[in-house]
Amino acid sequence: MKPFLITLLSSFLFLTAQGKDQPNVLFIAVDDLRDWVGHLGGHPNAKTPNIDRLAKRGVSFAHAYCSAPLCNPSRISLLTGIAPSRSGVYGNGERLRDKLPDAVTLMQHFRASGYSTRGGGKIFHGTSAYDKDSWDFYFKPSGSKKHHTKHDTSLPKSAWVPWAPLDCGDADIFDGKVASWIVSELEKSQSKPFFLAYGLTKPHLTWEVPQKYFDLHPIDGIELPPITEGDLDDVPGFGKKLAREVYDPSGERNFAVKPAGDHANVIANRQWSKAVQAYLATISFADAQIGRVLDALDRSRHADNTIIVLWGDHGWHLGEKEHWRKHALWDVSTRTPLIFSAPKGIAKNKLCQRPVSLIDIYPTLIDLCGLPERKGLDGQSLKPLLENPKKEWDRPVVMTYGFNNHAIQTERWRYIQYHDGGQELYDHDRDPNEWTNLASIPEYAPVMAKLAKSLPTTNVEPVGERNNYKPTVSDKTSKP
Ligand SMILES: [Ca+2]
Repeated sequence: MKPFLITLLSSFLFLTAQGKDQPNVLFIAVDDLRDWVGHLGGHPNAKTPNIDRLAKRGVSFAHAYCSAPLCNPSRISLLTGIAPSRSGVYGNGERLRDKLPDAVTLMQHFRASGYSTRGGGKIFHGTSAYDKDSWDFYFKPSGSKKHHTKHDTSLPKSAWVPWAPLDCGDADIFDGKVASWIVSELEKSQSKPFFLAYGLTKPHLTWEVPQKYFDLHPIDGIELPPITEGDLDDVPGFGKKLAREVYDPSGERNFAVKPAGDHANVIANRQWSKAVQAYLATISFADAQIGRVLDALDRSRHADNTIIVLWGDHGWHLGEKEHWRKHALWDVSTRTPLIFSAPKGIAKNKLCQRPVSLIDIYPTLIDLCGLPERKGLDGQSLKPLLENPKKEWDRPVVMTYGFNNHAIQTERWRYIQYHDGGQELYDHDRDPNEWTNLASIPEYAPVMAKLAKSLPTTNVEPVGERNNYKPTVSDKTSKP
């Protein structure tokens, strides 16, 4: 296209956007944040005053689920609107433009509609971060990422303990530096409507944040997550594998942690309470940085014309189902906070109980901002639920982990089907902790058959032999 045509086109798009007085978007991604957030009630010791005040300004979803319980596939599906089973992006090893060269990302669509798109921190995962088609500008903080930690030196070298207080201030850490840049962006006047993305890298491991956040959560008062003895006994073999290994479907870093997994390691080293404390502390640190950004928006000229969306990319186990980390298809691995606030047009201070997917964020934002619709998105706009959080919403949520392993969530049921035919069924009305797998009980066969109708009909083959499932943990001693 000739330069003057490009100028003409961008002027037209600019005027279109300005003419409609389109709202700005503040897009906040929080890495590895589960429901341990004050207003969601996921943990009694959680302290997140800033995420909670954001929830009061809009609608928070109590049952929002990722499309995949791992950074890269969760984020690529959210940001392209294409589910993992259609893109073939299953693990952390696949790159956005290798797999989806022609995908129009959420940011690209905003850009093409007259917005400036600027971001910093972790929005995409890894090498996909600086996708040039998505961003007008992407901020990279400078300075060392290394800080002085106060690790417990009495533990053996084999202990897995990536958590300790730090001897530094908030502004010395990556997320604090990016928050400062976001604040400076919000203080500017803008000639175009903006899409401004703040991607926090916490509470992802390592759980190393300043001492004051550990002091907020004294070790003596820490409550451990609910568990039940022998929880994995009724889980099929592939589910046990997910509980005991760090399994990445792209083969990026698959390894057996220990024959019995992370959980046995944490227990053997008496680290459970300390880990829970450190995750809570790291969440409080992330919350404080979000507070800085919200304060800056409220002080700014953009306060009355900015939509805010905050999302975590998936959940995180801290011992439930004898499992740690994400990498599994259970509720704790897949459920994450999702909050929308807007100056007008959506409900305030409401907790929506309908199950929704992070893949719905793309069509919701283009709906809220009045942008042109896009065909081929796997999600659906949540605007009707943002207007009326109690509206009927009979849309099962699909989650995928690796090739042809899926979970289906409705208001009552969670159904899991692995690639080898292994199945799990949990009744969330009676068993929110997913302790009793009902899949082998004949009376539930019709329930499972109905849920199975929502399984994806397309399962794009993963590329390369390394994606194949190779068992490395013996299940010989386990029941089926
Ligand atoms: Ca993550």
